[in-house]
Amino acid sequence: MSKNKTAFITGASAGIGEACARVFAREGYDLLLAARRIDRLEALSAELTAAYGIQTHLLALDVRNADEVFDAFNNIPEQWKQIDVLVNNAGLSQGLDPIHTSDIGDWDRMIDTNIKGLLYVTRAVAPGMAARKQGHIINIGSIAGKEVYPNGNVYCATKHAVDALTKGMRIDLLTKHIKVTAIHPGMVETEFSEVRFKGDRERAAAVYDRIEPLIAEDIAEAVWFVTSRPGHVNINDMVIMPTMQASATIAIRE
Ligand code: NDP
Ligand code: 8X3
Repeated sequence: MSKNKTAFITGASAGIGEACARVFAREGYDLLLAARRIDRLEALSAELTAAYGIQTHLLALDVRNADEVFDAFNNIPEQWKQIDVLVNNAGLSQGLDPIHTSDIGDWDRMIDTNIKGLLYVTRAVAPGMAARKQGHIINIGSIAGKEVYPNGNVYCATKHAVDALTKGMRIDLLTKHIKVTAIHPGMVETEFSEVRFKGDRERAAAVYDRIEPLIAEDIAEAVWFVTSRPGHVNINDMVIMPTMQASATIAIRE
């Protein structure tokens, strides 16, 4: 049953965002879900509204497009603008190449999605939270925002930016009683590597060969953990790794 609380999850059509939608639905949150692949959101919505009696509102949205983000958010019914939890999850990596041979289009897609997209969505949602002096923004960073690894260059830079922006948001929104958290996963088996390697499934599968990676649900449960702390508790930062991975570059495969 609905708790009359609303979570806005970007990138809910796959992976970690989809898993977050399932967990928040289980916990009785109404869901504002955004992604470019609206057909996937529709299927997820049908499943979750039937299973948990919650409501959903879907946004077919490319977070890279500022006009699209602000138009979509400004035009939703008023009740959907009262966001309790924003999960800034939409993101991607493109390519894994040295800085001197990388594709500039890949750089633009990562910077525009992981940094600018996160900023646009936050800029649309945060004023309502500030006016109500209530809300929680959870940014999905990465171990790539804590370390830099070979050929990770621009992806790592975008996730370092997410780390810095999380700290900045927390300071700026302090007087508005808005909690701000970053969750930084290591290796999670989702569509992430297939997107990074542009559909090369063999290369993507090799990333998870002979290692037990995290699954999207592991991160979604962590997102729920930070959300469900008492009002006076904010988890600033959480780094979550597979047991078989010690750092961005050190893992065991058996
Ligand atoms: P997936 O590829 O499985 O999912 C990515 C989601 O982001 C999709 O729902 C996709 O939706 C959405 N998305 C991508 N670009 C855009 C865009 N321009 N506009 C709107 N939505 C977009 O990957 P993950 O679930 O693994 O990734 C989620 C987040 O977790 C990302 O920020 C990623 O960097 C981060 N992360 C992932 C790790 C991993 O190992 N998997 C580890 C650490 C962090 P659609 O294509 O329908 O628009
Ligand atoms: C995804 C994790 O290590 O592939 O953010 O960059 S990593």
